[in-house]
Amino acid sequence: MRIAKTLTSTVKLMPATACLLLALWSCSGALSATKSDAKEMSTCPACPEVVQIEGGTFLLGSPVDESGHVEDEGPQQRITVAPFAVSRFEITIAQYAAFVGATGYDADARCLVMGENGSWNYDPEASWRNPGFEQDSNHPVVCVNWNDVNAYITWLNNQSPDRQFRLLSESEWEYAARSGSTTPYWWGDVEDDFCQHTNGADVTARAAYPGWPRTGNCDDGFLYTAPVGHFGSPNGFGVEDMVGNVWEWVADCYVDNYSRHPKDGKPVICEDCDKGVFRGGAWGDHGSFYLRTAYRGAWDRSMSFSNIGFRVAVSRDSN
Ligand SMILES: [Ca+2]
Ligand SMILES: [Ca+2]
Repeated sequence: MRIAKTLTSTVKLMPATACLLLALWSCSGALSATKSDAKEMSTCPACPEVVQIEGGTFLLGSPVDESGHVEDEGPQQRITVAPFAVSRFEITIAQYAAFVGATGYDADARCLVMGENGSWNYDPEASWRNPGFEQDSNHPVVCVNWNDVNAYITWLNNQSPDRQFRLLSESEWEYAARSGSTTPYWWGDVEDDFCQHTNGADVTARAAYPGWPRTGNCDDGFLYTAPVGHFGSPNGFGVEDMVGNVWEWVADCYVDNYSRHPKDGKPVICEDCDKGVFRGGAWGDHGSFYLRTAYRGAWDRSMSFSNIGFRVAVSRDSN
């Protein structure tokens, strides 16, 4: 994300040594990514549909010779992820509205929205109800910051006595997004194939925002958000829109490399977190290169954007 990377170079980042790594280096065993059995579960009306993800070991990050590689995607780490479940789709307007309707929650987010000039602008009137473009109830919620996301999850868990939801760790996110792939994009090597699979910065975005530097040469049909699951193109684990449509907050505090990343798939937790992580790219920003699986976004958790949403996870032992 251009905005995140711009700040990366101008804001002092929390050093890795200031963070509490929740797990020791514990990698062992053979490389073994296994496909999800894609079972679906639903135990409460408000609960999102989830996909079961089998555990496995994979390489987090990208090699230095991958086209578009950014330094914070390395060094690659062998990570062993425990079995978990993940929501099949990004959390929708309808799901978030149920939470707000039940609780009267007043969204905390200060939201940046896309201005006519193609740059991000703070709009005090913007909110998840009004992100600056039309959405229906099956679109992913945006303009939610990290605190809003956690307030939703707390409420959701009160509706779900059998399962406790949480955000994915960054390792879990990338493991599920790769779904066994090692190519730059989960569908292969060709960025412009994204329009078959998800919503990114396409030719429509180029027409609307000609200043964006590298929009894709395909047409996915959406300038802003698309309904979740619209493309009907689940990845190798049966999860949809992990890459594209909207960025997804994860549990981790951002550190600018993976050298001390927990090897057991747990998140990086910082005592005083400077920036949170979001992953997967979105309908737009300044190009479609954010759709590369390894790409990392990071920003102040008190802020949000009209292209950042989230999805949720459930630990398998919570099933
Ligand atoms: Ca698009
Ligand atoms: Ca997404």
